[in-house]
Amino acid sequence: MRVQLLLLMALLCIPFLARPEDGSQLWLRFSKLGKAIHGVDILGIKSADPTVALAKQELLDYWKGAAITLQIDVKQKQLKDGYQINQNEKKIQVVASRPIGLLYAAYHLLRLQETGGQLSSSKIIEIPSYDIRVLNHWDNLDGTIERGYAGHSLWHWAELPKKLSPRYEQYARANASIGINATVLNNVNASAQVLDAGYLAKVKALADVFRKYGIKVYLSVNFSSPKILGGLPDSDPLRKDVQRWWKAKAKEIYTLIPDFGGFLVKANSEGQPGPQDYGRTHADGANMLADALKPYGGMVFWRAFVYHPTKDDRAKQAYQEFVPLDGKFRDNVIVQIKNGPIDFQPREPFNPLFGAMPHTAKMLEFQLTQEYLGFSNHLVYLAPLFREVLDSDTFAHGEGSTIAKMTASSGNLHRETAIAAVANIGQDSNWTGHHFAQANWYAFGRLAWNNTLSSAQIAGEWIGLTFSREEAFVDPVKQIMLNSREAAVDYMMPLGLHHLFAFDHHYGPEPWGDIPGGRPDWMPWYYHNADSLGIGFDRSIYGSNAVAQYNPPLDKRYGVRANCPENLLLWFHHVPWDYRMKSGKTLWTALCYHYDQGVQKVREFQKVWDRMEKHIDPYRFKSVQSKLRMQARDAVWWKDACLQYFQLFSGQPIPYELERPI
Ligand code: GCW
Repeated sequence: MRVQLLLLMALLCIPFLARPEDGSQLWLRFSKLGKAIHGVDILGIKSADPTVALAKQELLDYWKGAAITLQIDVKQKQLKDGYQINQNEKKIQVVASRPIGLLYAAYHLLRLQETGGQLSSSKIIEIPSYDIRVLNHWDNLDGTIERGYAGHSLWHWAELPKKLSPRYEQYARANASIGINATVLNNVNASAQVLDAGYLAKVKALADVFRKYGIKVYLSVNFSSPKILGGLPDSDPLRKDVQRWWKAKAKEIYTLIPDFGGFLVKANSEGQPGPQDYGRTHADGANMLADALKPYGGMVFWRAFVYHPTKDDRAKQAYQEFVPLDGKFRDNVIVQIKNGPIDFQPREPFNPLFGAMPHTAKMLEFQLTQEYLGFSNHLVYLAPLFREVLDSDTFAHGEGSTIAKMTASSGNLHRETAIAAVANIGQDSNWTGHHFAQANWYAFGRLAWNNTLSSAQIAGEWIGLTFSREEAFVDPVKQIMLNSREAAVDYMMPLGLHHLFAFDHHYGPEPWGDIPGGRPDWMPWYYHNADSLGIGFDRSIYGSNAVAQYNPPLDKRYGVRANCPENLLLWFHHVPWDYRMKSGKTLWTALCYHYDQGVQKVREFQKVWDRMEKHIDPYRFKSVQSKLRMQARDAVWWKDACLQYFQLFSGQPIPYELERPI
């Protein structure tokens, strides 16, 4: 009987023993020590500080190297959130100017340990490239996420503030481990409700969890809140009672959350309310909010993603609206600008606003959630896209005025600096839907911390931390990652094509899409302009002249067809089908080759991945394998749909050596 009971108990345990590797641990897979083999001393600070205590605990739990001293030196202000690590003989000394610097240093040491890196004998000094490194959640209060592909929102609004999901702390730890120090909890298409007392209590509960990880909470606000919540007749930013309402709201928020970060605002864009509803400007709106937050040190991130259905080119509109306001924003306002002038397309030129508005603080907005890159089904590693943008030269102050420099403090009026990305996180057990989408969250954090890191270095780190350090795994998988963004551009929208997406959901191709009476600037034809003569959007001086928004010499580089980089050719020009590309191929033939190449690259990724089976756990292996299968099918779908549709205009055959449409 006893034997049977034991057997039964063992059987019941099997599902737990065989618990699938679900990816929930992200890149934080440090192995716990049985017993501490080193010491962690704290000098000159109260170890009772929760952030310092956390830094110490992480090291005690996982650090296998020499003894460590943690020290705060408030005089070393220039370190900001950063740290200095000195190693002499058998001791490691970590110095930071703030407690959070010690926590970041602890993760630095653990990252080195886990990736097999060496602590060089010389000093390590790390100072973050941006002061505010922020995730933007597009999470709605009903639990859905706009453009979210990893399940519902992490925030269980209905349970808050009483019940705290353990994932809140895991989320904070993951962010802290890569230097992210700010989170905007809700969608930029904001519900006014988030500012009512009930929701603020919930926001406070989250802020209280995140605080010791150095993360400040921000909210997206609806510009009409004074009218919707406060019952005022309108929300005109120049009305005294409106200003008073926001001041009182700021006071209420800071009483609950003394380190509240500030507001993110989408105004007068895609139907959202804003100051223009009252004949006021973006600066009037932003400054009113900035004044309300100023006494508490709060910030306003005011988005420049604005466009209207006018006759003029959508790509020009943000610049047209914002440049006249240069120098008119308060010093706690940063204008938040999407990386490209249209909308997170697989490839866009950089947004010309980065090279303009010298008297205005500017920040980048990237998108981690893959709205235009195959959702959470496609493996697309985004660091190469981020690097391409950061390294783009705006020529604002002559050669070398890269976006990285223009958004860092030297190029940004020495004000507070920031960088944002739209999060790809949801309730999925692996957080991001696709195991490899975790790498995009990771890469954003690492680049926000150090905007000079290479895509390859970040990929190498992430693979080592997340999967395996075996070279036979790391090298080929890194190659997949590094080639994946260009593959997606090839099978979706090569040569500068953009917005060929199916209406509204943006997953598959619909270059033919047309809704009678619909907004022309939401129709793919508006962007590709295919006709019997050629294809592409003429933004040269003969067309919309969007090229004039770029500083010389870029205006001519982009504006003269022969000088234009081929990967942006159809963004800036309407090009004849028989135009000779640098390769000697005609435009039509080159287009066919790009689409085909995209498909072939994904097939290659599949083959490489199949060979990786022996290196990792079966669960993640199979999950990635089946997603790659989907991606390969989607790539063929994109190729066939786009080529067959454009062929109606080019009237030319698809070269015989390429794969035929199915
Ligand atoms: O890319 C578009 C998305 C919208 C989004 C908007 C924005 C939050 O399709 O869903 O709205 O951008 O950035 O405001």
